[in-house]
Amino acid sequence: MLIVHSPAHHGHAYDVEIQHGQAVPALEVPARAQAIHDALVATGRHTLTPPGTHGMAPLEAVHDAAMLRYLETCWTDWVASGRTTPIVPETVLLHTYRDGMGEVREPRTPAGRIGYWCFDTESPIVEGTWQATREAADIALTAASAVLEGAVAAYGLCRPPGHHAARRMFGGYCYVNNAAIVAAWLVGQGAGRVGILDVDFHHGNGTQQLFWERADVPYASLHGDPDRVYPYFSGHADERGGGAGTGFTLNVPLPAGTSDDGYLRELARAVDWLDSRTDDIIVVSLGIDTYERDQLGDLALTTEGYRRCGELVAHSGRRLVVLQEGGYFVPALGDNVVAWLDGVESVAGAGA
Ligand code: SP5
Ligand code: ZN
Repeated sequence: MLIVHSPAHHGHAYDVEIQHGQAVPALEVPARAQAIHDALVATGRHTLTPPGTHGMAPLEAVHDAAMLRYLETCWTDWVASGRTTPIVPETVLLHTYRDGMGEVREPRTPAGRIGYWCFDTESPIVEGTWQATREAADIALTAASAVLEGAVAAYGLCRPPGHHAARRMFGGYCYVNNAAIVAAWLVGQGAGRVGILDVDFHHGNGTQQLFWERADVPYASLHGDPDRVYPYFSGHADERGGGAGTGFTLNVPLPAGTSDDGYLRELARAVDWLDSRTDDIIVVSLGIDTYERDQLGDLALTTEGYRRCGELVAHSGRRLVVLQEGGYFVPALGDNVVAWLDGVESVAGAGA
């Protein structure tokens, strides 16, 4: 399979993230993508390629231009204001902050601006964040181009991940939404209705928001129940889209401990749902944080389970743009991604 990757993500690195108010060792680390890269190379069965450049237009099609400008310039501004540590919000803007007081303005000062755009304390920005973010989007778009041009499947080793980034808000280790950028771009290229299958452990709040009112990009997500886990505010089963997109969002919240058989049953249902609403291509937000040993997840998938998942998704007969999202237990990440893609190739053919 065609694997798109770039070393630019190594510049997006920091030591700690703030979880529940405590500084803990960073989980979204360069070693994640390195482990996946190394495992894919070790198979000797995949073709690795660097991303091409696609410019800013595909990003501007889904994100607020002011947020992209913020991401591009914030590090320089931060450093100019005398700070050198990773950018993490002190204050985060709540929807209730200006109740009855009119519109909120983006603050001018760097310490204020971050909390206007970023919704949590786990998504630090450092010097190399923007370059890595741009490159992750280009990775996703390059994988999508390959599929548009005829490949049955392609994999984008995106880091940072993307599915928590919304139109004008980011967080959850995500800065721009790689899967959403790709889906919107594919629609614009004439690919018809493009489905998004999100199997990261966490609900893809950003992706859901971006396509909430669109019937041409159906969104299906399996995830830990937001009544129990991050991102808490979205991903309930009764969220089904709005306006013209009513009925084109599917949320499948899962109980803690869900293992291979139970997960695959729900996955089959989600793939069928998506299949009947999609013309040709499905974009997969592939999170591996559903793994039994993952530190952030509480589901219990196994490496063999991932192979079966890849197989099941490929059985839809849809062409696949598979993009990396989460997955934090580094020792098994490589094997699990390899297994998922093996599952796809066992159905779609080794040339997929
Ligand atoms: C892309 C992606 O997977 N982003 C995930 C961001 C999740 N951040 C939530 C961290 C919450 C930590 N609390 C969990 C305690 C686990 N024992
Ligand atoms: Zn996740």
